[in-house]
Amino acid sequence: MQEKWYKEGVVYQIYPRSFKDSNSDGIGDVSGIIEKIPYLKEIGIDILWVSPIYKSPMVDNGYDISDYYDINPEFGTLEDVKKLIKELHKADIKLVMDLVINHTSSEHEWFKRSIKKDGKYKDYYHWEDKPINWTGFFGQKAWTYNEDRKQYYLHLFAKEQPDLNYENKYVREDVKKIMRFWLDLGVDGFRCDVINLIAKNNKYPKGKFSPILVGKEYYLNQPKLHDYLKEFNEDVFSKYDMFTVGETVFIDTETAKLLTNPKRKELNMIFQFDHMTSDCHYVKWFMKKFKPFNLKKPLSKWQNELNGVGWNTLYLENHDQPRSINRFGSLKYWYESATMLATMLYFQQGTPFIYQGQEIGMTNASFTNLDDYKDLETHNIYKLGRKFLFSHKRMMKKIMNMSRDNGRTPMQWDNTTNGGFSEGEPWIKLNPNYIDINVKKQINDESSVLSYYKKIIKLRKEYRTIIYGNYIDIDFMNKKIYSYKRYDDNYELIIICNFIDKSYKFDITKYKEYKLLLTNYKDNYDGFLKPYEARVYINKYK
Ligand code: TEU
Ligand code: CA
Repeated sequence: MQEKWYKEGVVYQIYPRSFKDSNSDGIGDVSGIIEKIPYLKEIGIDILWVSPIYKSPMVDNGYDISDYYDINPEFGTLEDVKKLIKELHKADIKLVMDLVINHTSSEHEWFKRSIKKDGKYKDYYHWEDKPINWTGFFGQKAWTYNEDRKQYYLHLFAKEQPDLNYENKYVREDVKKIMRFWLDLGVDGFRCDVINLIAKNNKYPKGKFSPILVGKEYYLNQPKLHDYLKEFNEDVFSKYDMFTVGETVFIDTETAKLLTNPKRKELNMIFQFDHMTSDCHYVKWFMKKFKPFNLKKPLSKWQNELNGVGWNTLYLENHDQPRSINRFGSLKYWYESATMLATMLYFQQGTPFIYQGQEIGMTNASFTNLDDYKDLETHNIYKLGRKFLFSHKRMMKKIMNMSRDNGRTPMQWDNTTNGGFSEGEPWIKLNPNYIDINVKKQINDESSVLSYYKKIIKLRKEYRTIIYGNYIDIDFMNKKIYSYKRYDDNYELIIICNFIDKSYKFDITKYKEYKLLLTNYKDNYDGFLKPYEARVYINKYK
């Protein structure tokens, strides 16, 4: 297998409901994606990851799958997907599908048959006579009673998302069948949803007390996880030119090394979440003030730890996260902070992931009305908070900052009705700032966020040092500036990012022999870095 292409390529994530609606029903669809392939080509991406488009009752927007072999009608048909694969490949873009296999929808045939204890399906899920005290990711109890089977079943997410039982080898065989089906269709890889949850301690011991995720010691990163992944590799992955990126929640660098060390043949790369807690305690609903050092610390740690033994992904946004400018940058210095964050992130070692809209600097919609939020997690958390007597105002503040819907508003293509996303009524409101922030306005503007992203993508293709070079921090203890060096036998790159909204006295004369490769300001250095200024210097070794 070739490991070059997925290390050297840039990935773009599409949340299909909100990308482009081709038939005016207000919901983005596969034909909409096909329409926008020229745009993807224009920004220079190599790999496309599409969030789930399979048949689903849409309780969790497609992360609850009822048929893995078909497409949800609102997104199109299997024929449309075949066309998408063909058109993408023609444009030299690979396609990565979301593989949601920790759980199915409760509407999936397997679950229905499991309820009836029908043959081999009896133990496809986790069933117990008594409820266990575990809690899950949407602030919910993780075991729910089923009236028909008269037993409790496990669901680490919504009750409509029952967890599959991987100790059952028929489950694993069925999952491999799904993988082969999509790979045979021409798909180039999988983003494996919450993959480090698939193995459970099937004795279901009582979880120890914790404010969140009670029982996690029995469902996070269990030893059998590695066995299952090895089995998937041996039987499926190794037979195709494809790659896997695992979404791994609450994971440390040691486990990550086991998962991504190529010699062990488990996953090719993972998403870790340490840097996503730089503005919250453990989980996002316990917000705290953002401190740049709390972002730098984990990012630097992951760079240092995985170098040479594993492989990082580089991301600040996805469909589960609020927009990065709101979290780590500044609306006042919108352009500067958007481009600084991109510089900080995408000059690191790892495969870059760009989430739709990030490349034009989309920001949180922060709807003030609870009804404007569509995400079930948002509504769950609201109810939970109110139960614990938090005021409406306090809960709305959390939601306006942290709701996943902040990242799920429609893509802002232009300044016409509905931002060019749809001619019908969109399933979720747009961010009203589409008038100012949109693709059309930025695409031909050399000084736009979008053009800056394009420059970074181009530079990554030009200098292997950015992809494979070593990483070393410069003045690590500086709480305002994030600066680091990337180097190999050919080049040395210096990245300097000002994380504050003020000028900061900073000596760059030591780099006067170097070439300035990229900056988000005009180059008129006066002894200070400007607010959110980013600079990249390069030096060629003789
Ligand atoms: O997310 C996994 C996950 O842990 C999320 O619950 C995350 O912690 C949360 O969204 C933060 O608010 C994946 C998918 O990306 C997410 O969209 C799904 O809802 C979830 O799995 C269940 O499939
Ligand atoms: Ca549509």
